[in-house]
Amino acid sequence: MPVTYARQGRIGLITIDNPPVNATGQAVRAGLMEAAQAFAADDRAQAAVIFCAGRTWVAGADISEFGKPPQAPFLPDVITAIEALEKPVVAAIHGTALGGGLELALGCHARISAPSARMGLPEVTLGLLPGAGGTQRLPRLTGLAAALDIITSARQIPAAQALELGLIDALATGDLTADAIALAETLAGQPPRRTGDLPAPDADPAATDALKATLARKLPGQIAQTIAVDVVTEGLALPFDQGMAVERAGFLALMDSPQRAALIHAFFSERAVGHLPQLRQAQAAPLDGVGIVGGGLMGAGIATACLLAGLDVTLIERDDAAASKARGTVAGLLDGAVARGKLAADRRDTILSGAFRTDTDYAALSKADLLIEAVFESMDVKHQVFAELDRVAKPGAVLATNTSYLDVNAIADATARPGDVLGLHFFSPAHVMRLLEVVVADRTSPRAVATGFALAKRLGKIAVRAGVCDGFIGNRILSHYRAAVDAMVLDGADPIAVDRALTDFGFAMGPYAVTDLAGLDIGYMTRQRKAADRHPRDRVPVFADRLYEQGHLGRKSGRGYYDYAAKPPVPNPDLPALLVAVRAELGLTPRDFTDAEIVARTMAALVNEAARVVADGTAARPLDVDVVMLNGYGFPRWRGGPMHWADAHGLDRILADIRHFAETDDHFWRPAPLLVDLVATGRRFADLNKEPQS
Ligand code: T1G
Repeated sequence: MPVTYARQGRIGLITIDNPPVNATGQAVRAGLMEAAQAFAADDRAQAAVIFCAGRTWVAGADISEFGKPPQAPFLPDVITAIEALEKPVVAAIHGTALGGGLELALGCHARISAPSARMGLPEVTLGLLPGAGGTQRLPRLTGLAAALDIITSARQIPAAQALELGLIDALATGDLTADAIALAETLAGQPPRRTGDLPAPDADPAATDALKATLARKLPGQIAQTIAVDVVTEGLALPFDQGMAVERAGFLALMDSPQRAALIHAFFSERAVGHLPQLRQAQAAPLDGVGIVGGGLMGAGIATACLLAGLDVTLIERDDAAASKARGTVAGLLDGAVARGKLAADRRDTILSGAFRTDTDYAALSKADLLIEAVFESMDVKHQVFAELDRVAKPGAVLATNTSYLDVNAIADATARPGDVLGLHFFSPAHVMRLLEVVVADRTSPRAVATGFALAKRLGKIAVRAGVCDGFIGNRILSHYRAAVDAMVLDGADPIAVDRALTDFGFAMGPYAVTDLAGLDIGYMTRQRKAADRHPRDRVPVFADRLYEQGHLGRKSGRGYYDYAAKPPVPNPDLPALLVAVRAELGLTPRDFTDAEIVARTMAALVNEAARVVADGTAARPLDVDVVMLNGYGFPRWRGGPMHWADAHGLDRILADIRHFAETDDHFWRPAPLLVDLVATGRRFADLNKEPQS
């Protein structure tokens, strides 16, 4: 029974117990209805408290029910029934009161919270809006501006701020249960204070229009946030019951939207990536101490990510000067975290004087549980480092390389403990980016893999298992669709127009703006590295080499595809002439590309290579590719990831595009066998998202 009713003296006790997060699935909703009726019928109960067992108050409606036929009783009706009771009901909040969970609390007549609790209405992150009274009750408690901020930002607010806003009535000073019952005692016998009966706050058309304009600018293409603003404001102008009807209509409309399906696919995929058979029995190594070799941009970023998560870090560099420089870099990154409100200033000082140590001797790493190499991308250098790590690391320590493309099997060969060796591919900036590719080599043990996933969880990152290949999952797919994009520029497309078409599609940044950010030297070096293996029919973006050779490295030199002397940056004025010259040199007659063709070619190349990445096992499932592209490559979250998008767009349409493009270049455009097979058998990538075999 996920909901029980009992009585203590004159106080009814309603307990929800539905692990793992007390989501309000159908059984909970039905149980709450029955418990409310039992409380109403219990003449000896003069007030009641709703508690949640386990680690948190209700964290929302049961997302796994979405998209399925709705089952009564519906949450808004359950909450309205509780609010309508003739005797007061207190919500005792702990953990994270989110979405329908917070809405349940708003329907109670008073709310008391553990000081550590956090609360919010994150529905817009799922392509929805609060659909159980939140749009109409929250503003009645906090005022319009605060309510709109909470609903459209989806952020979690701490209990103390909730108290200031009037969202809750009290903070527990001792035991939450006792304090909640004490609060109920003070309300017993009094008429309940119904949130829905409170006066609606005054409208503020100017502010709401300004908010909608900001949302449209900051979240292009996303619909839930602006619709939520309209539902709040239109509903509040009506009597409460009619306002609830406006909310219901808006909620149901969004429930049917492709964006809701995409965002919920993203939510569950980011949890499913950790559901791997090889992790089931594996026990991760402890993470008390982390050792890092190399204090450059990545090493310092990784150290900062670990320090912010409360881990002890020892970082070694080749000499004192480099070690001191690395310490300065980490201190600067911690200062940034303080400035962003992610770290208390006094914690920064404690970290730098205690948890973070630098050294120049490998022996300093002898006690570390996990050692992460972040040195120059050279196999010789990696071999030297791993031979040293093998010599000094304690038995059972896990040895990780941060390489972004080198063969982790070959790196493991430098040790006598290949089972402890894996890749941990962080994305720059390592203390900010959520994605971590856990690269599993042939001999990597399940324990080492579990340690990679445990580190990600501890750092607040999302780990995705990747097989060993050049570029693993993300960079391998990126290099393929970059080739398609570069080929369009060779054939006449304007790089700036390409960027615009792809940002209009929803990418956080266009590929050429990304190149300017990373540095044109990175791409140049990669092309040089791969030149020996280049196929005669591979098309080389000569214009990119030309820009680099002219000293244009992008942001770090002030000019690349864009000129950063201007604010905001403007297209590099020398680019058109450079492109004309390169195309003439190559004997190419330029043609125009529509935005639609730019998107079609980019996405066809991306999905085609992603199909190969899934087929050869580099990615365990299509959803793993979605999670990588959403969290490391700026793919629009409200499209669910490239594989979810491809299913919705139509795999047959993508295959037809590839076959059409192959008419002019059948070397680059070769349909992936998996894509051909799925189309032939009428299946989708989603059909492959069951539990992975490996
Ligand atoms: N429904 C179903 N399952 C859920 C769930 C939910 N709301 N929240 C979490 N889970 C599962 C999750 O899939 C995972 O399962 C396990 O619980 C632990 O989650 C009407 C319409 C609460 C902050 O958006 O933000 O209410 O992988 O790994 O890191 O207006 O879960 O173990 O099988 O994330 O400690 C609004 C979503 C819903 C909150 C805990 N609520 N959840 O984080 O654990 S819509 C949300 C979270 C709604 C109303 C609307 C987090 C968490 P498994 P976890 P965590």
